[in-house]
Amino acid sequence: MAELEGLEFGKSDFVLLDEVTMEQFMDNLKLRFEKGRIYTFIGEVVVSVNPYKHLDIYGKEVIEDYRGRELYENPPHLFAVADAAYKAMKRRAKDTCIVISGESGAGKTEASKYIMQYIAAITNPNQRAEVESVKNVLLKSNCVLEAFGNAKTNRNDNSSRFGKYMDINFNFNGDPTGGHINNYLLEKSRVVQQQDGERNFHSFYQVLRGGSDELLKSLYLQRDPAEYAYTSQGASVTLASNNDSLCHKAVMAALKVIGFTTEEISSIYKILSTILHLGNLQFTSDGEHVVLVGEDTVKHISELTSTEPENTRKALLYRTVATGGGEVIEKGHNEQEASYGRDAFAKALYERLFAWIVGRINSVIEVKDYNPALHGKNTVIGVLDIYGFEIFDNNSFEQFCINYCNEKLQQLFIELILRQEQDEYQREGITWQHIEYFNNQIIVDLVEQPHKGIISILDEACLTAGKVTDTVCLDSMNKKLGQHPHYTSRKLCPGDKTMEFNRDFLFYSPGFLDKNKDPLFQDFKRLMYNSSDHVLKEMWPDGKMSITEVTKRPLTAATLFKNSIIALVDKLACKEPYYVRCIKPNEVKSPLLFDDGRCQHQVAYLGLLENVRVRRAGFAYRQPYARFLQRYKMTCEYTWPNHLMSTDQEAVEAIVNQHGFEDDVAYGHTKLFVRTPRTLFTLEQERAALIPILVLFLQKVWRGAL
Ligand code: AOV
Ligand code: MG
Repeated sequence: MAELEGLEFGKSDFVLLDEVTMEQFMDNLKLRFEKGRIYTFIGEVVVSVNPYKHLDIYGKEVIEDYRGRELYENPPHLFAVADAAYKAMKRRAKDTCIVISGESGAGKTEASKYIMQYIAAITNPNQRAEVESVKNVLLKSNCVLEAFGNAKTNRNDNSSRFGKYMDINFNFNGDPTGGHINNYLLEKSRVVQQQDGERNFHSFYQVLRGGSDELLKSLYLQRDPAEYAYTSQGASVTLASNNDSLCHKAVMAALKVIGFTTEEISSIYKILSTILHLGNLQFTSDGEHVVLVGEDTVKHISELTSTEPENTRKALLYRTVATGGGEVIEKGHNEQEASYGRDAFAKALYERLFAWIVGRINSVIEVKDYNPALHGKNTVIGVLDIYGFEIFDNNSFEQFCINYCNEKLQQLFIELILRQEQDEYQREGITWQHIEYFNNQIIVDLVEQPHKGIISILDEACLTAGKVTDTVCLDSMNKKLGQHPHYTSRKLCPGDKTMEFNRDFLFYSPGFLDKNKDPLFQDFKRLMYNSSDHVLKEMWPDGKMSITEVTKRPLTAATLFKNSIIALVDKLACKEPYYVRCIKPNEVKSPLLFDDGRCQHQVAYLGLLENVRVRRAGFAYRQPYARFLQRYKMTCEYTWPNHLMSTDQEAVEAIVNQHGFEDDVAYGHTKLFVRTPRTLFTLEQERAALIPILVLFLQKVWRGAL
């Protein structure tokens, strides 16, 4: 077992603070960060500070230290939480979930990977081939999803631009039998547009830099990302911390391990190449009509998408519309419409490719033929790694959605942490005192309330016939929500740098409405549906409809996102939750700098102090009687080496009474509840002092001296 930490590393659990003040909290967090102790508990919650350097704390021996142990037996670690979730799942047949939150760059994705590695390492001791294969696919899926769903932003070189929730299924032995990945709103606008200093999704740079000469030739691609409009807008094509070429090889290998066929892999790269070529397509006018510049590019696109060049050209230049009388006509685009259509097409191609990849992985890992009568209850551990709160110089629809989603998760955190406490006290027959906390439901309502909320107002503007501009929509929102305490309207002013995250919505910028409406001409859908590339065709089932059938307005992007997040929250709420709360120590990715202001800000909005208070207001610690006894029996003459009482509870009472802690504890049905951490601390100290004496004693016994 790993040694518990000494006091020089600060308090390993924030509930042990002498007083719950921001000052003490921050002092402890900083001290631990500076001493390389990046994890600290708040009860069962792990607070993690991104170390921005490699730490040797995730190896095999460390995994062994945590396997099957109780939380308080080891220093705080992600593995402790992973093990707690696993134990609850295995011993009590509970569905559990691990929710990882924190702002962009705080370390959520890294944490989720360590958690998955831990679960993979502690399961399947008998090395059964089918279980190993499931584990392999689960682990390899990370590599593929990161390549296609992550990108360099100004906050994080490897920022997740999609939300990911992965369920891992277990059989009654506690071995993984499969899983399912849900993905949430991929930031597809990045495909065609990147801010200064940012990149497109990694996948593009990886194929350009790492693809063989032969592959690139077959895709008509040049090696240099600067050649392509879609990969060079951020003027930052290279990543210091990442080797695109090596990653390409890893992704190829992962795709094969997962089970993608050669044909499928080929289609994936053809789609990536199509997107790059689309980005370089230009439109001009011959005075009368809009024409394409670069017929060769159109030919390449047709070949890569297995479509007729004439049809491709037409889809880029015209759209089919149904007139009021039911007549179908072709209407030529102007230059602006043509560029708009091209970009919308490129975004949709990538979004559908990503969704298809996720679906394909799911088809491999999905649990098949599971018979509960035969195999016992199928339990689940869910791992949530979603994009964190973010504010950029230019904030748009994506930041609105991402931050709304984080508010929803914060709301769930508040509810579950309190509910969990209450449930436990009730179960154990202990009286509980209510504690006040800030409930961010008011912010969630501001966004999602029917008829009154921001999303409703946006949708209304999108559905109104005629031209509702961003300005008109913002005006209407200001009128309706201007009095709301958490609503701050921003003028339509790109580059507004004054915004600090303070729980206020909304980040409104030009293009907001369009992103919500998210239109794509039916002509592109039909073109893709008629492709003779089966994989590509499969991604466009809605291309089957003719223009006269396409009458129903699809749901807007914000509403789709809202529905998916509500479904996610419902899914999480019915599981036993475990939390990892990540903090980003500074803005410059430095392992040495602890920026007090930035960190305090995060501690505040994550509600960590409230978390400590809630935890302490009731009982800071609780332990099953048997466990408590095992750990502290040496501190009491009536229980060492064994007790003669009729129950473990009575033996625990003997320990408590001998130390005079009667007023500080409550006896539940199965657990002892300890109100102040100091009690436990005293016991721990006494135990620590006794251990060397006991070791000496035992050594003598072994040597036969006694
Ligand atoms: P995020 O997932 O929270 O941001 P990441 O997990 O991608 O953040 O972490 C950002 C970077 O910090 C990583 O690429 C690592 O370089 C470093 N890092 C994080 N955790 C650790 C760790 N435990 N040990 C060493 N380095 C670490 V976002 O996806 O942007 O919200 O959308
Ligand atoms: Mg991430």
